[in-house]
Amino acid sequence: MTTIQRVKDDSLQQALDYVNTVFKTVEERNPGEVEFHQATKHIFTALVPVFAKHPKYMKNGILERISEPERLLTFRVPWLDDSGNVQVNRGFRVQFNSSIGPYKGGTRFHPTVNASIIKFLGFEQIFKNALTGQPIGGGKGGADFNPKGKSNNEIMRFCQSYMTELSNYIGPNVDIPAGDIGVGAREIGYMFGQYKRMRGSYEPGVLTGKDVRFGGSLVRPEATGYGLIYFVDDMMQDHGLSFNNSKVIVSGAGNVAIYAMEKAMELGAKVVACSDSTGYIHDEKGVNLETIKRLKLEEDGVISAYLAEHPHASFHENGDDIWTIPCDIALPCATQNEIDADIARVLIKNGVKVVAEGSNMPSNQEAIDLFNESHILFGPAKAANAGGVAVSALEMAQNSMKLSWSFEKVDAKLHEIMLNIYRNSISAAEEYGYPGNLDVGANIAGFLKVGDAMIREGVV
Ligand code: NDP
Ligand code: 2IT
Repeated sequence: MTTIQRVKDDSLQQALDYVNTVFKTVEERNPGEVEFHQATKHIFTALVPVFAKHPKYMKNGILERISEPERLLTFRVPWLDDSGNVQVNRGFRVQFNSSIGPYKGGTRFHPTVNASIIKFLGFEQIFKNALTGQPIGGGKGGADFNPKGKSNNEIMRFCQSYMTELSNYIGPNVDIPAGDIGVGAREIGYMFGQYKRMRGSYEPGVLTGKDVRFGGSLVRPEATGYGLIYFVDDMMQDHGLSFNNSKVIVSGAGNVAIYAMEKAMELGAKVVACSDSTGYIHDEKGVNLETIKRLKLEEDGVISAYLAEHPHASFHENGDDIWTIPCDIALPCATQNEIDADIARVLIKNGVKVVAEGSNMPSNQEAIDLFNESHILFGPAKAANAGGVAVSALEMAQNSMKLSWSFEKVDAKLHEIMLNIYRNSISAAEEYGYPGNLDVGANIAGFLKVGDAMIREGVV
């Protein structure tokens, strides 16, 4: 590989040994946390050329420190359901790294949430947030609460109980949660109301993704999906491709997926399939986004209900099979580990040109390796989906200035940030010997900013 030729063999060997030693400690210290191991191993591997070129990061123990959260909170979330029964869930907040700003990251409510999931998401968030160019550190939170089938009052009581405990540990200059799977503007509103009540002080900058009537930013709902499409569009333009007349598949039908579909369609793409946790719909005429929005954002429905209005479409229970439909552009936007090597091979065989990640860690290492070997344009999550947290940082800025920017202004800033992320990832990849590899480039560009800050701030 180019990198091996560029660095002296012994510096590369030293860097590899360092990474392997620290990764072994991560495994031993966090037993059974497979998602956290997967994320750390992936990022550590990308950083080997950095350590070979700059031994200062090894000397300062950056990897040992960056992979251990500054703080991990777990707490009881008791609440009463509509029948008056006591329910108990487990809440989490990982405050992973505050070297370039206060902890910042989303909140996930899903029954699968555990320490491993929260830590993998928080670890990724450190590098993603650095890539945005905004002054935000890395954090993540959530609970193993299942919002499905819960009444509005149950959701409100749960959010209030979650925030009653969390309010002790967050603040506009400390830690700023936002949404993620199962947490949107409604939940953020309930959490904000409870935080305000606990604190006795109006501090809109403590949460992002708020309703525009109490300090939310325009474009935040659309930001992750729109940002993903801006990123992919810039990447494709560099290679003489465009969304116009392309065939697109999007997994998921939540916040990220819906606004990714909207912007892709605006740019002339035909989206032929999308999914939820019950399966996927395939509509060769092009998915009707108004129906999906109504079903998933307003009615809390299942995606198969699409067929009632669009009987020519088909519904399939096995969500993984969505990737067997031939397409030009594949956008996983549901959850982690959606795409393994087998699925990657099918996508490649069917002629996919672009794969870009709206969800966090949807492709495993083998799948990413296959995309790179086959010269598929690959947009890694921490670069391609950074638009959401980037606009969250713009929301914080507006809150602290007590003003609101227009839709056009925030949208233009989002587009500029996505273009910068793309360019910085490309040039880091080039500089460290992996030309065109945005995955390696994004990890390196994000790391350098945080690693340098950590050295200057001393051993803390
Ligand atoms: P939502 O809850 O709005 O939507 C999630 C969608 O994915 C739903 O359609 C859901 O199906 C489906 N889904 C969730 N979990 C699973 C699963 N285990 N198996 C199959 N389908 C599943 O979440 P978001 O759109 O906000 O988040 C989607 C992804 O994007 C996550 O990985 C998140 O971390 C990431 N992300 C989110 C950002 C944001 O700003 N919201 C920013 C950056 C990344 P169903 O409707 O049936 O539950
Ligand atoms: O994964 C993510 O970047 C998010 N869920 C958004 C985080 C945020 O603070 O807006």
